[in-house]
Amino acid sequence: MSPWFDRLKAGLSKTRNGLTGSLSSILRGGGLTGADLEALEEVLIAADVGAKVAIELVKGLSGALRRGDDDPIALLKELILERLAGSERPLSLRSDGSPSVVLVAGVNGTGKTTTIAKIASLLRAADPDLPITFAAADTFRAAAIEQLSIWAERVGGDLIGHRPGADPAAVVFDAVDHVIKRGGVLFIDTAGRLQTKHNLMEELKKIERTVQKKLGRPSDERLLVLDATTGQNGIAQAERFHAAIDLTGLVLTKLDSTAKGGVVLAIREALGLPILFVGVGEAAEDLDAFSARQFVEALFD
Ligand SMILES: Nc1nc2c(ncn2[C@@H]2O[C@H](COP(=O)(O)OP(=O)(O)OP(=O)(O)O)[C@@H](O)[C@H]2O)c(=O)[nH]1
Ligand SMILES: [Mg+2]
Repeated sequence: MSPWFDRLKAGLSKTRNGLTGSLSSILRGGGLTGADLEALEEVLIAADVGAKVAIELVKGLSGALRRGDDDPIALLKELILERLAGSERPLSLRSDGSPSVVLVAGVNGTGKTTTIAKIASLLRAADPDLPITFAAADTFRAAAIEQLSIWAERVGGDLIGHRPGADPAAVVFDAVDHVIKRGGVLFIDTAGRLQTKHNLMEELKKIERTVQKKLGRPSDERLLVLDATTGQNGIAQAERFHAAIDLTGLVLTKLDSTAKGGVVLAIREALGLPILFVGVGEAAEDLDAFSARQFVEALFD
Protein backbone atom coordinates (compact mmCIF):
# COMPACT_ATOMS: atom_id res chain seq x y z
CA MET A 1 0.00 0.00 0.00
CA SER A 2 1.09 3.58 -0.63
CA PRO A 3 2.44 5.70 2.23
CA TRP A 4 -0.54 8.02 1.78
CA PHE A 5 -3.02 5.18 2.17
CA ASP A 6 -1.28 4.18 5.40
CA ARG A 7 -1.57 7.74 6.66
CA LEU A 8 -5.22 7.92 5.64
CA LYS A 9 -5.90 4.67 7.41
CA ALA A 10 -4.13 5.79 10.55
CA GLY A 11 -5.95 9.13 10.37
CA LEU A 12 -9.33 7.47 10.08
CA SER A 13 -8.70 5.05 12.95
CA LYS A 14 -11.08 6.79 15.38
CA THR A 15 -13.95 6.63 12.90
CA ARG A 16 -13.04 3.11 11.82
CA ASN A 17 -12.89 1.80 15.37
CA GLY A 18 -16.30 3.24 16.17
CA LEU A 19 -17.78 1.90 12.99
CA THR A 20 -16.29 -1.55 12.59
CA GLY A 21 -16.27 -2.32 16.32
CA SER A 22 -20.02 -1.84 16.56
CA LEU A 23 -20.73 -3.34 13.16
CA SER A 24 -19.00 -6.61 13.87
CA SER A 25 -21.04 -7.15 17.02
CA ILE A 26 -24.28 -6.25 15.23
CA LEU A 27 -23.51 -8.38 12.21
CA ARG A 28 -22.09 -11.37 14.03
CA GLY A 29 -25.40 -13.20 14.29
CA GLY A 30 -25.81 -13.87 10.56
CA GLY A 31 -29.31 -12.78 9.48
CA LEU A 32 -30.13 -9.19 10.45
CA THR A 33 -33.12 -8.62 12.70
CA GLY A 34 -35.09 -5.39 12.84
CA ALA A 35 -33.25 -4.52 16.04
CA ASP A 36 -29.92 -5.08 14.29
CA LEU A 37 -30.90 -2.70 11.52
CA GLU A 38 -31.92 -0.10 14.06
CA ALA A 39 -28.62 -0.52 15.87
CA LEU A 40 -26.79 -0.19 12.58
CA GLU A 41 -28.59 3.06 11.86
CA GLU A 42 -27.49 4.38 15.27
CA VAL A 43 -23.87 3.47 14.56
CA LEU A 44 -23.95 5.28 11.23
CA ILE A 45 -25.51 8.34 12.81
CA ALA A 46 -22.85 8.28 15.52
CA ALA A 47 -20.25 8.37 12.72
CA ASP A 48 -22.01 11.56 11.54
CA VAL A 49 -23.22 10.39 8.14
CA GLY A 50 -26.49 12.23 8.86
CA ALA A 51 -29.92 10.77 9.56
CA LYS A 52 -31.11 10.70 5.95
CA VAL A 53 -28.01 8.91 4.66
CA ALA A 54 -28.06 6.46 7.59
CA ILE A 55 -31.67 5.51 6.91
CA GLU A 56 -31.03 5.07 3.19
CA LEU A 57 -27.91 2.99 3.75
CA VAL A 58 -29.72 0.67 6.13
CA LYS A 59 -32.63 0.38 3.72
CA GLY A 60 -30.27 -0.47 0.87
CA LEU A 61 -28.47 -2.99 3.00
CA SER A 62 -31.54 -4.80 4.22
CA GLY A 63 -32.92 -4.92 0.67
CA ALA A 64 -29.72 -6.45 -0.67
CA LEU A 65 -29.58 -8.97 2.17
CA ARG A 66 -33.15 -10.01 1.46
CA ARG A 67 -32.21 -10.58 -2.17
CA GLY A 68 -29.65 -13.08 -0.97
CA ASP A 69 -26.37 -11.15 -0.80
CA ASP A 70 -24.69 -12.24 2.37
CA ASP A 71 -21.64 -10.09 3.10
CA PRO A 72 -23.03 -7.04 4.90
CA ILE A 73 -19.70 -5.21 5.21
CA ALA A 74 -18.91 -5.60 1.52
CA LEU A 75 -22.43 -4.41 0.72
CA LEU A 76 -22.14 -1.42 2.99
CA LYS A 77 -18.85 -0.46 1.36
CA GLU A 78 -20.44 -0.62 -2.08
CA LEU A 79 -23.43 1.42 -0.95
CA ILE A 80 -21.17 4.09 0.52
CA LEU A 81 -19.03 4.14 -2.58
CA GLU A 82 -22.12 4.63 -4.74
CA ARG A 83 -23.10 7.63 -2.66
CA LEU A 84 -19.65 9.14 -3.08
CA ALA A 85 -19.61 8.60 -6.84
CA GLY A 86 -18.50 11.75 -8.60
CA SER A 87 -17.33 13.40 -5.38
CA GLU A 88 -13.64 13.45 -6.25
CA ARG A 89 -11.90 15.80 -8.61
CA PRO A 90 -8.29 16.97 -8.98
CA LEU A 91 -7.29 20.59 -8.43
CA SER A 92 -8.18 22.47 -11.58
CA LEU A 93 -5.11 24.23 -12.94
CA ARG A 94 -4.90 25.98 -16.28
CA SER A 95 -2.94 24.46 -19.08
CA ASP A 96 -3.12 27.44 -21.45
CA GLY A 97 -0.13 29.24 -19.97
CA SER A 98 -2.19 31.78 -18.04
CA PRO A 99 -1.89 31.75 -14.25
CA SER A 100 -4.11 29.62 -12.02
CA VAL A 101 -5.71 31.25 -9.01
CA VAL A 102 -6.80 29.26 -5.97
CA LEU A 103 -8.79 31.15 -3.33
CA VAL A 104 -8.98 29.45 0.06
CA ALA A 105 -11.62 30.37 2.63
CA GLY A 106 -13.21 29.05 5.79
CA VAL A 107 -13.99 29.74 9.42
CA ASN A 108 -11.26 30.33 11.99
CA GLY A 109 -8.69 27.62 12.52
CA THR A 110 -10.02 25.04 10.09
CA GLY A 111 -6.58 24.61 8.52
CA LYS A 112 -6.63 27.04 5.58
CA THR A 113 -3.03 28.19 5.77
CA THR A 114 -1.53 24.75 6.35
CA THR A 115 -3.76 23.31 3.61
CA ILE A 116 -2.34 25.85 1.16
CA ALA A 117 1.15 24.88 2.26
CA LYS A 118 0.38 21.18 1.85
CA ILE A 119 -1.18 21.56 -1.61
CA ALA A 120 1.73 23.75 -2.68
CA SER A 121 4.14 21.07 -1.43
CA LEU A 122 2.37 18.49 -3.58
CA LEU A 123 2.62 20.76 -6.62
CA ARG A 124 6.26 21.48 -5.87
CA ALA A 125 7.07 17.78 -5.61
CA ALA A 126 5.42 17.20 -8.98
CA ASP A 127 7.14 20.17 -10.67
CA PRO A 128 10.29 21.77 -9.23
CA ASP A 129 10.05 24.64 -11.74
CA LEU A 130 6.44 25.66 -11.25
CA PRO A 131 6.20 29.29 -10.10
CA ILE A 132 4.09 29.38 -6.93
CA THR A 133 2.89 32.61 -5.35
CA PHE A 134 1.21 33.05 -1.99
CA ALA A 135 -1.02 36.03 -1.26
CA ALA A 136 -1.19 36.88 2.43
CA ALA A 137 -4.75 38.17 2.28
CA ASP A 138 -5.19 37.34 5.96
CA THR A 139 -4.03 40.75 7.09
CA PHE A 140 -5.83 40.38 10.38
CA ARG A 141 -2.82 39.27 12.40
CA ALA A 142 0.87 39.85 11.80
CA ALA A 143 1.44 36.22 12.76
CA ALA A 144 -0.71 35.05 9.85
CA ILE A 145 1.49 36.84 7.33
CA GLU A 146 4.56 35.45 9.07
CA GLN A 147 3.15 31.89 9.02
CA LEU A 148 2.53 32.06 5.28
CA SER A 149 5.92 33.58 4.51
CA ILE A 150 7.66 30.73 6.32
CA TRP A 151 5.75 28.28 4.13
CA ALA A 152 6.53 30.29 1.00
CA GLU A 153 10.20 30.00 1.77
CA ARG A 154 10.01 26.31 2.61
CA VAL A 155 8.05 25.37 -0.51
CA GLY A 156 9.99 27.74 -2.73
CA GLY A 157 7.56 30.44 -3.76
CA ASP A 158 6.94 34.18 -3.74
CA LEU A 159 5.02 35.89 -0.99
CA ILE A 160 2.92 38.95 -1.72
CA GLY A 161 1.91 40.66 1.49
CA HIS A 162 1.12 44.05 2.94
CA ARG A 163 1.19 45.36 6.47
CA PRO A 164 -1.11 43.88 9.11
CA GLY A 165 -4.45 45.64 8.95
CA ALA A 166 -4.18 46.41 5.22
CA ASP A 167 -7.11 45.82 2.86
CA PRO A 168 -6.96 42.12 1.84
CA ALA A 169 -8.33 43.03 -1.60
CA ALA A 170 -5.33 45.32 -2.14
CA VAL A 171 -3.00 42.40 -1.38
CA VAL A 172 -4.90 40.27 -3.88
CA PHE A 173 -4.70 43.04 -6.49
CA ASP A 174 -0.91 43.05 -6.21
CA ALA A 175 -0.68 39.27 -6.08
CA VAL A 176 -2.72 38.77 -9.25
CA ASP A 177 -0.61 41.42 -10.91
CA HIS A 178 2.45 39.42 -9.90
CA VAL A 179 1.23 36.09 -11.29
CA ILE A 180 0.07 37.65 -14.55
CA LYS A 181 3.74 38.46 -15.13
CA ARG A 182 5.21 35.42 -13.46
CA GLY A 183 2.73 32.68 -14.40
CA GLY A 184 2.17 29.53 -12.37
CA VAL A 185 -0.18 29.18 -9.45
CA LEU A 186 -1.41 31.78 -6.97
CA PHE A 187 -2.79 30.66 -3.60
CA ILE A 188 -4.80 33.27 -1.75
CA ASP A 189 -4.82 32.75 2.01
CA THR A 190 -7.72 34.51 3.68
CA ALA A 191 -8.53 35.25 7.30
CA GLY A 192 -10.80 32.88 9.16
CA ARG A 193 -14.33 34.22 9.27
CA LEU A 194 -17.63 33.09 10.69
CA GLN A 195 -20.09 32.46 7.91
CA THR A 196 -22.65 34.53 9.83
CA LYS A 197 -20.57 37.74 9.87
CA HIS A 198 -22.01 39.80 7.05
CA ASN A 199 -19.17 42.30 6.68
CA LEU A 200 -16.52 39.59 6.63
CA MET A 201 -18.41 37.67 3.97
CA GLU A 202 -18.65 40.89 1.96
CA GLU A 203 -14.90 41.27 2.30
CA LEU A 204 -14.47 37.78 0.86
CA LYS A 205 -16.70 38.64 -2.10
CA LYS A 206 -14.60 41.74 -2.68
CA ILE A 207 -11.48 39.58 -2.80
CA GLU A 208 -13.02 37.42 -5.52
CA ARG A 209 -14.26 40.50 -7.41
CA THR A 210 -10.72 41.85 -7.33
CA VAL A 211 -9.42 38.64 -8.89
CA GLN A 212 -12.08 38.86 -11.59
CA LYS A 213 -11.40 42.49 -12.39
CA LYS A 214 -7.67 42.03 -12.57
CA LEU A 215 -7.63 38.65 -14.29
CA GLY A 216 -10.65 39.11 -16.54
CA ARG A 217 -12.18 35.87 -15.27
CA PRO A 218 -13.09 34.20 -11.98
CA SER A 219 -10.53 32.39 -9.86
CA ASP A 220 -9.99 28.79 -10.96
CA GLU A 221 -10.75 27.30 -7.57
CA ARG A 222 -12.67 28.70 -4.63
CA LEU A 223 -12.09 26.15 -1.92
CA LEU A 224 -13.73 25.94 1.46
CA VAL A 225 -11.64 24.31 4.16
CA LEU A 226 -13.87 22.45 6.60
CA ASP A 227 -12.76 21.05 9.93
CA ALA A 228 -14.26 17.54 10.10
CA THR A 229 -14.53 17.75 13.89
CA THR A 230 -17.24 20.41 13.55
CA GLY A 231 -19.46 17.74 11.99
CA GLN A 232 -22.85 18.77 10.69
CA ASN A 233 -22.16 22.46 11.40
CA GLY A 234 -19.81 22.27 8.44
CA ILE A 235 -22.86 22.03 6.21
CA ALA A 236 -24.20 25.36 7.45
CA GLN A 237 -20.76 26.88 6.93
CA ALA A 238 -20.54 25.55 3.41
CA GLU A 239 -23.97 26.84 2.45
CA ARG A 240 -23.08 30.40 3.46
CA PHE A 241 -19.66 30.38 1.84
CA HIS A 242 -21.16 28.87 -1.29
CA ALA A 243 -23.74 31.65 -1.45
CA ALA A 244 -20.98 34.25 -1.10
CA ILE A 245 -18.32 33.06 -3.53
CA ASP A 246 -19.78 30.13 -5.47
CA LEU A 247 -17.44 27.46 -4.15
CA THR A 248 -15.82 25.07 -6.60
CA GLY A 249 -14.86 22.47 -4.01
CA LEU A 250 -14.09 21.43 -0.47
CA VAL A 251 -11.11 20.39 1.57
CA LEU A 252 -11.90 18.36 4.66
CA THR A 253 -9.24 18.58 7.40
CA LYS A 254 -8.67 16.96 10.78
CA LEU A 255 -10.28 13.63 9.93
CA ASP A 256 -7.66 12.23 12.31
CA SER A 257 -9.15 14.13 15.24
CA THR A 258 -12.67 12.79 15.08
CA ALA A 259 -14.68 9.58 15.19
CA LYS A 260 -17.18 11.33 12.95
CA GLY A 261 -15.45 10.89 9.60
CA GLY A 262 -18.80 9.80 8.19
CA VAL A 263 -19.45 13.52 7.83
CA VAL A 264 -17.93 13.14 4.35
CA LEU A 265 -21.17 11.40 3.36
CA ALA A 266 -23.39 14.00 5.02
CA ILE A 267 -21.53 16.80 3.27
CA ARG A 268 -21.72 15.06 -0.07
CA GLU A 269 -25.45 14.51 0.37
CA ALA A 270 -26.18 18.07 1.47
CA LEU A 271 -23.96 20.02 -0.88
CA GLY A 272 -23.00 17.93 -3.86
CA LEU A 273 -19.69 19.82 -4.03
CA PRO A 274 -16.57 17.87 -4.95
CA ILE A 275 -14.07 17.05 -2.21
CA LEU A 276 -10.61 17.79 -3.59
CA PHE A 277 -8.40 16.99 -0.63
CA VAL A 278 -8.58 15.43 2.82
CA GLY A 279 -6.27 16.12 5.73
CA VAL A 280 -5.40 13.58 8.39
CA GLY A 281 -2.72 15.34 10.44
CA GLU A 282 -0.45 18.31 10.82
CA ALA A 283 2.53 17.18 8.74
CA ALA A 284 2.93 18.22 5.11
CA GLU A 285 2.42 14.61 3.99
CA ASP A 286 -0.88 14.42 5.84
CA LEU A 287 -2.92 15.85 3.01
CA ASP A 288 -3.63 14.38 -0.38
CA ALA A 289 -6.25 14.13 -3.08
CA PHE A 290 -9.54 12.64 -1.95
CA SER A 291 -10.37 9.26 -3.39
CA ALA A 292 -13.75 7.76 -2.55
CA ARG A 293 -12.45 4.24 -2.98
CA GLN A 294 -9.44 4.79 -0.73
CA PHE A 295 -11.66 6.48 1.82
CA VAL A 296 -14.06 3.53 1.97
CA GLU A 297 -11.22 0.99 2.06
CA ALA A 298 -9.53 2.90 4.89
CA LEU A 299 -12.80 3.08 6.81
CA PHE A 300 -13.35 -0.66 6.83
CA ASP A 301 -9.86 -2.08 6.46
N1 LIG B 1 -4.81 17.05 13.48
C1 LIG B 1 -4.86 17.85 12.43
N2 LIG B 1 -4.53 19.13 12.56
C2 LIG B 1 -4.59 19.92 11.47
C3 LIG B 1 -5.01 19.44 10.20
N3 LIG B 1 -4.97 20.48 9.34
C4 LIG B 1 -4.56 21.55 10.04
N4 LIG B 1 -4.34 21.23 11.33
C5 LIG B 1 -3.89 22.11 12.43
O1 LIG B 1 -4.88 23.08 12.71
C6 LIG B 1 -4.27 24.24 13.23
C7 LIG B 1 -4.77 25.45 12.47
O2 LIG B 1 -4.25 25.43 11.15
P1 LIG B 1 -4.13 26.71 10.24
O3 LIG B 1 -3.72 26.26 8.90
O4 LIG B 1 -3.33 27.77 10.90
O5 LIG B 1 -5.66 27.14 10.21
P2 LIG B 1 -6.30 28.43 9.55
O6 LIG B 1 -7.62 28.02 9.02
O7 LIG B 1 -5.36 29.05 8.59
O8 LIG B 1 -6.50 29.37 10.83
P3 LIG B 1 -6.87 30.93 10.85
O9 LIG B 1 -6.05 31.58 9.77
O10 LIG B 1 -6.50 31.39 12.22
O11 LIG B 1 -8.33 31.01 10.60
C8 LIG B 1 -2.77 24.05 13.09
O12 LIG B 1 -2.26 23.65 14.33
C9 LIG B 1 -2.67 22.92 12.07
O13 LIG B 1 -1.49 22.18 12.19
C10 LIG B 1 -5.36 18.05 10.09
O14 LIG B 1 -5.74 17.53 9.04
N5 LIG B 1 -5.26 17.30 11.24
MG1 LIG C 1 -4.62 30.96 8.46
